[in-house]
Amino acid sequence: MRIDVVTIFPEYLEPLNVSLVGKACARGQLDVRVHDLRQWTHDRHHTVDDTPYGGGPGMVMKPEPWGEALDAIEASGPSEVRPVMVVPTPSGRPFTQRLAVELSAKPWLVFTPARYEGIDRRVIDAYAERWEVHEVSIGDYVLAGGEAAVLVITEAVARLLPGVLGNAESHRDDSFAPGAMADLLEGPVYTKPPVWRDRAIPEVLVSGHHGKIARWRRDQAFRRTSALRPDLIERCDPAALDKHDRAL
Ligand code: 6GU
Repeated sequence: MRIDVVTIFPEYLEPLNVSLVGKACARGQLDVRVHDLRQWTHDRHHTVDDTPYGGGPGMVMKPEPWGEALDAIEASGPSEVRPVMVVPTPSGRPFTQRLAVELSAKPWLVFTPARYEGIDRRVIDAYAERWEVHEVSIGDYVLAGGEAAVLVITEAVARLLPGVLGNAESHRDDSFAPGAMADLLEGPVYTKPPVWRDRAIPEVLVSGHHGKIARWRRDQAFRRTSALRPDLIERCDPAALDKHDRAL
């Protein structure tokens, strides 16, 4: 997968060179290119923003540098593949594991994180006529810019690419993953030593009884989800809950 990011703070994206995403790049599984939006300005001050039409607080990102940037990026790739544009914005649709899975199947993503009050609407409207465009929010709070959201979305997508996670089974029990624990949060995990500060691990985990262990994990996941995310249980398919869950 190729990922391009256009930003006025390229250094904000340096974490993409670290850890899972960094290793995927080093292995050639991911090709990440970060671009400074100001390279597509032509005035002495490299202006990227201006006052909003209609008045109001803050500044709006000018359309011309974005148009030049996106055209240049498109032209730098193979003509037979269109990028998918991902626009981080608090007014976007919620970013979910489902969208992460959908994006992980695309060959080419272009992120357009904005500062100030956002990008002139005409940019998104113009590219939506040529490319698939997703306006995405990472949660119900407001960040100063979209760069941190790019880090979040890229990490969620990159770990789904074939061969990026060491153990393919690591996806299976993820909170929010489809499958046996569908729609439930993951419960607690333990490792050695068996007693730490007078706290013993749950006995069942060393019982050697795999059926009981699975049952216990399922109960823990259900209890945790009921306590922290009752909305997940209310909106899940009743068939996804087993009869034991209802008894808890
Ligand atoms: Cl994607 N951008 C900004 N600026 N704030 C956010 C966000 C994105 N998602 C939640 N808050």
